[in-house]
Amino acid sequence: KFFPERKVTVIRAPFNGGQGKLGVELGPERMIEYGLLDDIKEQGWSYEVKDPLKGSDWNAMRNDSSDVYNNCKRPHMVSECCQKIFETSTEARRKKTFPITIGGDHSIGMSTLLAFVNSHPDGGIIWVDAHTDINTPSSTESGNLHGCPVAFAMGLDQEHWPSHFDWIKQLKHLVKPSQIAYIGLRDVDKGERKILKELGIAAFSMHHVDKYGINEVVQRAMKAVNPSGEAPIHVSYDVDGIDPQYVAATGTPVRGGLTLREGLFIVEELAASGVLAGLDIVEVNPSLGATEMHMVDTVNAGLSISRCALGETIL
Ligand code: 4U7
Ligand code: MN
Ligand code: MN
Ligand code: MN
Repeated sequence: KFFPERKVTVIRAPFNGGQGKLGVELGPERMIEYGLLDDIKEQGWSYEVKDPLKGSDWNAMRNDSSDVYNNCKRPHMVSECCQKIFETSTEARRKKTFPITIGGDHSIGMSTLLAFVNSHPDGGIIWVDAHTDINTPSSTESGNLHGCPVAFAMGLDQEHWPSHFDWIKQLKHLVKPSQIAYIGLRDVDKGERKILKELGIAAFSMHHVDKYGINEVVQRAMKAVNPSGEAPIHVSYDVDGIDPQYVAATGTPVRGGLTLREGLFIVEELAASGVLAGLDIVEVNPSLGATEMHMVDTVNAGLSISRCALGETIL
């Protein structure tokens, strides 16, 4: 209902600086090669493709060994690339198109969330992931910033941020704890648990999915972030939320995840309720997985998420 003109902006985010493994930067081109754009067209949407990182020499940035801050890895690279994606995402919002941002690692979630709440200050966010990605620069043990985007989007622990992220402090709106709910959790760090508790963030783990079923969990998550039922909802979808038996080609797989159907149901239900207003598909790493089939399955799971978001799959 928010997109009567049925226009998508596909934002390519071939970014790998938020974590250690090469290959995740190939996610966008592989998803496009396997038909992401054709699918969009076939579902009756028009699209334009944006490439905010085009021309940046990520290899050089990645190999800049001076780009560290305490134990945070590559803050300069992450900040600079995320700011570019934020600007492109903001422009897509301004034009009232449906943004589909394809990663790339999940650091870029800070960009899409901040663009979303600065266009829709009362919007809701559903973060599908095995992880909560709410470590702060102080709490992160790995130093990988793809484990921190939610903390940046919320402005948590600002006093200890590397100065590269000052651009976030200038924004009018940051994500409020009441605006986000998680689905699919099963690998949450101690420091992250503390933050979730303190801020009272709605978090549905795999235990809750088992206990209540995926439909009930999705209804509760929607209710938590959008009590009126009227506000738009952005979904940031880390494919590792789905079980590695379906999605093996990803950097931090954790067993015991959502089935492929549960994973798709989340997006179908949001699309069907007419509130879905943006999507990130991240952490597809075509270089990982033990076999070619793992890669193909993972890329196809990403494409399915996109198709479900555009609302084709319910008869
Ligand atoms: B992803 C982790 F310690 N929490 O901070 C960390 F378990 O975008 C994992 O969800 C982060 O894939 C995973 O490094 C980031 C770890
Ligand atoms: Mn994850
Ligand atoms: Mn993630
Ligand atoms: Mn982990």
